[in-house]
Amino acid sequence: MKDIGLIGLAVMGQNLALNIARKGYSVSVFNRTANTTQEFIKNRVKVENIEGYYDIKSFVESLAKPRKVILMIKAGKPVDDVIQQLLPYLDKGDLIIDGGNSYFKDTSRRINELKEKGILYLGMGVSGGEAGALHGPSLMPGGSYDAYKMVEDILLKIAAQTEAGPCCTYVGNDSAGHFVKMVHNGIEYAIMQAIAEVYDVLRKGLKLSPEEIGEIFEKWNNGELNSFLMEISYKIMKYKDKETGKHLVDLILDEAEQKGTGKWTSQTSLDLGIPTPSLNLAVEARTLSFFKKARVELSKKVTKTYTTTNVDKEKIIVDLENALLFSVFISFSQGLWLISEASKTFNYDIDLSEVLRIWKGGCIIRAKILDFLREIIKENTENVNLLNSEKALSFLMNKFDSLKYITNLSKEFYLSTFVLNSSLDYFLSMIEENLPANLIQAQRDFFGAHTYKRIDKEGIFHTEWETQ
Ligand code: NBP
Repeated sequence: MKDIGLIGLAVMGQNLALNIARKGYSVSVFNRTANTTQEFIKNRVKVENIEGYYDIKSFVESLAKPRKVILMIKAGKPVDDVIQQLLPYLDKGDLIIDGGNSYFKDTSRRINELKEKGILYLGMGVSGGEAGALHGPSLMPGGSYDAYKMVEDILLKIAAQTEAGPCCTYVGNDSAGHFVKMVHNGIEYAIMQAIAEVYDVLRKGLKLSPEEIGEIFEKWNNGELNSFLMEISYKIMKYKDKETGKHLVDLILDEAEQKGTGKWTSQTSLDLGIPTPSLNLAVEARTLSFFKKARVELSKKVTKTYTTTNVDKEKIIVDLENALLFSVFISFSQGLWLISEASKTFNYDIDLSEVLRIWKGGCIIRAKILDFLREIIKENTENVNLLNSEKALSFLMNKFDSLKYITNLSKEFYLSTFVLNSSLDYFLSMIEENLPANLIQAQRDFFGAHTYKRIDKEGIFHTEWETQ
């Protein structure tokens, strides 16, 4: 009898199965397309205790009771289909763990549907790509605590290990795990876009070569900006195409794809009424990038008059590093605020400090700055957007002039900086006592009698604006 079963042998499933087996557990695997299972067993399984199955019934029957089955398949309908295929063979008390990027509302529905049948269900965010899955991902399991306890020992062993412990914790009730993974991806979009904007200023503004930018990114990666995304970015900059000998990054089409988790984060932030402009604009920037033909045509119709002549490259590089740090902090600020609000709305009961801890290793947004963010949230657990802290404000204010300079400078170069701008504007709005929302309220009242409140007296007011 095997300890655990895994369905879905694409990149994530194969590597996760190997990771689990290498920690001493026996694993049964199944994939819809049988050939993939055969190839996996033949080519990748060596000494590991992994056995391939070619029908669901014998796959389920090979598992020790209570059975534990991890799904690593494409999110959406495939997950419902596979659950239906499993159900005839499962018993009460068995557990299904969805390790894919499922939409959190689907996970809530599945938890409830399966609860009625006595089947336990965990929605588990898995981050780290294929290397993470093999060597130690960041795991974000959510659902019933009893279900988590059934697999805790396995999850803690296969997760990335850091000095702060394994990158896995019980995230919270219901779909908490998939919610946190969704926002993780929203933050990931924002940081990737911010790095891309900084690269744009270096490449087109300062006219540096990818090699030179690689050197700068590598230096930054040795400092406060140390992170997985900075590390891969410097490696990308230095990578030369084998065929042409040119820097590969220069040859890649500038249309950024997306699978939906960033968009879901933004849609959810709008639904819950939490401002996440940097995360939202990272999605918009990817969407806009796809209009290549229109961009090419328009770029020929506009004359760009460059006014910046003598630039202090060294100063700009320092300012860019600060601007990026500011933006990374703000991206986390917005994401955490959204998680906190969801935790209240959906009764997830999420510990933000633990979320930051399990993002420290294995995952795509792992970064040195997470230690600083954890320090801030530990001082005051109510400070859910991290801004209400002397430390945070002095960190941001120290970088404020740099970001202000870079956002202005980028316009001199005719470069858009969606995430850098929005991080600055979010911060400016958050530290502003009086926003121009008074005019919005007056306009709403003018055309729609929507009423307004006053600052000088209590009550709800309406004005006949045209009568004066
Ligand atoms: P994919 O997301 O590309 O999914 C491919 C797998 O889903 C294959 O095993 C495929 O079986 C199976 N599948 C499909 Br498609 N439709 C199915 C159906 N109707 N019934 C049964 N199986 C079906 O694989 P992945 O990139 O390894 O990702 C797996 C999950 O992990 C996804 O939810 C993904 O979003 C998430 N994730 C991926 C990454 C990453 O870096 N790739 C990182 C973190 C999370 P087949 O072989 O028969 O087609």
